[in-house]
Amino acid sequence: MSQKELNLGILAHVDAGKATLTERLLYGAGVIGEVGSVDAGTTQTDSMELERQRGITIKSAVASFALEDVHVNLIDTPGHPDFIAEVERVLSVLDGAVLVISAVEGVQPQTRILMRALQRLRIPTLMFVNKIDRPGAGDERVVQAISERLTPAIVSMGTLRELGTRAAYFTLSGADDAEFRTRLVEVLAERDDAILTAYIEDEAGVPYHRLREELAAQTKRALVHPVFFGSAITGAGVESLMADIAALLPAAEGDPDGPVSGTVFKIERGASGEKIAYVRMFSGTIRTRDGLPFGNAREDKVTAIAVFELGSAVQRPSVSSGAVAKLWGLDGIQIGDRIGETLRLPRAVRRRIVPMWPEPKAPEHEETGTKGVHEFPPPTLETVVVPNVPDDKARLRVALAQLAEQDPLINVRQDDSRQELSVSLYGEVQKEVIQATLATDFGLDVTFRETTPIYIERPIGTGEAVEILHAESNPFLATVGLRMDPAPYGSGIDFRLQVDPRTLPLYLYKTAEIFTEKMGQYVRLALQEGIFGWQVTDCIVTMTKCTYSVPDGPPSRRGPLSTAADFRKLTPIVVMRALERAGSVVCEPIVRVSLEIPTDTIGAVMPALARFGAAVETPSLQGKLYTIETVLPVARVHDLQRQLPRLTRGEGVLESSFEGYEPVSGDQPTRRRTTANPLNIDEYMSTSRGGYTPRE
Ligand SMILES: Nc1nc2c(ncn2[C@@H]2O[C@H](COP(=O)(O)OP(=O)(O)OP(=O)(O)O)[C@@H](O)[C@H]2O)c(=O)[nH]1
Ligand SMILES: [Mg+2]
Repeated sequence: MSQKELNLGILAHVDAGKATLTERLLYGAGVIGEVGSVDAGTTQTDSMELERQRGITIKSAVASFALEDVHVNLIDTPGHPDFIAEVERVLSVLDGAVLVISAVEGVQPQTRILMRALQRLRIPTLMFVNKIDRPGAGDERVVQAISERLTPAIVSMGTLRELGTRAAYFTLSGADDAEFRTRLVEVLAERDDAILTAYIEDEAGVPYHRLREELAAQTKRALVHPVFFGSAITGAGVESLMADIAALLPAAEGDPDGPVSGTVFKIERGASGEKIAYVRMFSGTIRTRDGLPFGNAREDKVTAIAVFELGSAVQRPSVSSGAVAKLWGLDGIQIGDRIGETLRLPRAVRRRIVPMWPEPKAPEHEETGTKGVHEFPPPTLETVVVPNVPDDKARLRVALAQLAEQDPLINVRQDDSRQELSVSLYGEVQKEVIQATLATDFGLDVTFRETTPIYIERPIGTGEAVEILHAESNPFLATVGLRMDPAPYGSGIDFRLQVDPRTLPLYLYKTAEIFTEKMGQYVRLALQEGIFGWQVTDCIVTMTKCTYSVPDGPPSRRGPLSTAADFRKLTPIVVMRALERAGSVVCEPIVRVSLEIPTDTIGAVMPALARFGAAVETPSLQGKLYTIETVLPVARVHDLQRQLPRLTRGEGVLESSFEGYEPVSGDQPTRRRTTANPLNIDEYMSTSRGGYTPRE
């Protein structure tokens, strides 16, 4: 029998109190003897030097404690939107979450974004309204905001006294609180007919234990979200929360004897530069010296294992299903990789048997793990990184590659002609963190050029192209015909096969399914840089023609046997021609901005917004503050951010969240390509990506 494990994420808008609450939970469970403070830089989970200096969380961190018979791995996450990718990576390994909301600030932009992701993934979530000790803390007001802006499926779990003072406290309601019982019935009956019927028959007739059971059942299915109140600073309400974490969230038991299956959600480097992978186990047991398959059929030997036991990680000879562990020795492993024995099986078999044991919650593409499937929008900014000492260029490349291992979304790009390195970014704070990390961990001084938006390209019409086997223009031994159609916003790239299955080179790809998967990959790779050099998206690419050549085939198909390289190298040429015919438009990232400004500064702020071309929704008045909402191109948000202190005496607060992409007005911005353009055949053929490989 394995122990019951609960992998619990703590999520919130920046500064809501996640790290402080984590301290409280560890203290309450007896793991630490003293509550650390974010402000003094003494918490368990904000352990990086930079986190302590800045008082914000940058990386997710694991700490564990025991609650009754449940072993909890608590994963503290960063709240700053620049580090949303850290949260993303954690989501797929959670059994449950606590969403922290500040009682003073209430529901904030990031709270909404996080709650939406938690709901999409059906992660059971409790809410903790923190900071009830602070003046200005609300109760009813916050509950109402949660119900209006996050979800109406909530139950307030108790009552508050002395709100807004150091003496504020929270008591859980129970069977004797008639009002609480009515609240429970109302919410639970919406999703349970038995309760509804019993309630209609006799209002007082539903026994309280039945309500508690149903509350647990619906919470575990992420249908209902209990709301707790408290203060991570004074400790108020934390005990109530802890009692119900064990009672209302689903701990996983898993099967330690089943086949090994897990997901990697974090990578870090140890003191001597060795790679450490954080894995959440869904099934089976890993022991040191086991050979472990991961990702796309690689395999390395596990040299050491550490599991989280009461606080930090301790070395152990093995780790079993349900737990989170640090693994050493897996040199080729990447974030998002699946690990497990099943990866050794043929793909067709794997497909059939994988659903038999608990799967990570995020939808997955077998080939790429959880990479490529994103809950949150991608970074919208990029910048060129220049070493201050020119000779450091090679070292910088190595350092950035290592940072990209821990955060693949920084997406290091190298422009071969100018020898420039650029990274993708969510924002200025992330940029500063990268700069500081390069300085302290790698001894590299760097300068960033101006941050610019990352545009995307969308096809605007339908375009078709074909290259026929043996045609003069076709340097490869294959026929590939492709049609490019626009698809709805946000739908990504969809690849479809519309050819007679008998024309497929199945001696190369085994099944039509594998062929489709591989062709889809070639197409996606080619579309990373479109006509204007930006990632192409929101399209359907359909394969309409396919032929290969065989030595004893009919004259039209006779020739050396086609290889996979023929299909791989020909596809980009056809895709790009189809795109060129479809036509594409460059779109820019648009951001929803929420401004909070003192009422008397509105006369300065509104004209400034007008200058940016921002359409402003009617400002709403809250006490002495105006809240203004508007949408702006991401490039403008920076300018606004810079002007805001001057316009508002330094009192204005700007918060932004990604809204979508819109076609740019005016000139189409172009990006220098990092690879040869297949539309320029000579150039393309001179590179290894397109170059003709002589066959024996
Ligand atoms: N008064 C009061 N202050 C709190 C409470 N909880 C946290 N704080 C303060 O709020 C600030 C942010 O707390 P953190 O615990 O770092 O918040 P966080 O959510 O981890 O922040 P990020 O990880 O950077 O998003 C710190 O100054 C804390 O001391 C609380 O219950 N009451
Ligand atoms: Mg934190």
